[in-house]
Amino acid sequence: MTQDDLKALVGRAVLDHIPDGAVVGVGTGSTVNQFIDALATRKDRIAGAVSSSEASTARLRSHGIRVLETQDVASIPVYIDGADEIDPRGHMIKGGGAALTREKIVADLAERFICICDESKRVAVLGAFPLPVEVVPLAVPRLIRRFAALGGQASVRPGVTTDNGQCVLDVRGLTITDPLALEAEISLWPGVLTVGIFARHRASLCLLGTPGGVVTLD
Ligand code: ABF
Repeated sequence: MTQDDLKALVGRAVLDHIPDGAVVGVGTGSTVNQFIDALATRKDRIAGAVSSSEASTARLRSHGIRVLETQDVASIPVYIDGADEIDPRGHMIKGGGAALTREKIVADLAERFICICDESKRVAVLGAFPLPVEVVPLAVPRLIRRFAALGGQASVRPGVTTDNGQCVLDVRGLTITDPLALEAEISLWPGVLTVGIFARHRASLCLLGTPGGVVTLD
């Protein structure tokens, strides 16, 4: 099975975890795109979606799925999203798709976060994937120095402006043994809008696509 086959597998499998009549939180990325396409086959069984990016909004609307404004929704039962890495406790690195801020905002509305990904995303310790951080451009030089003090090599992702008009740093060389503590520390640095560590908003359930089928990690 190709990686896309594995993404489609989990994109379909997660439908079974969506309550009838729910407003569904929808993430961003190619795995989520597979989920959106699968969700379209059951759009009459949901009340609508809250989206984490312009890209996901466009795809949802192309299927005729109602997209609600995030600010109009008090809470949602479930948020479905991919990840760049996920560790055994459901802590994730996210933001490879540059949508990390709205992903975290929508995840914060949800009672449950279900991560869908192919097996390549599963790691013992986070950090091999460069950590995305959405930042205000004028803070970049200072933040690069701060990451260097942690042993990280930060660089601005070329040609990317986020849906929020900011830029993204990708930080290589970090070994994130305490995701909760590092997320809390970096989130306090002036100029940081969102760090792509999802530890406070970790996944309560992960559907992992493998050649042998879907493995459920909770
Ligand atoms: C999104 O899913 C991002 O946070 C993350 O980078 C991406 C993974 O993308 P893909 O499913 O295409 O591998 O939520």
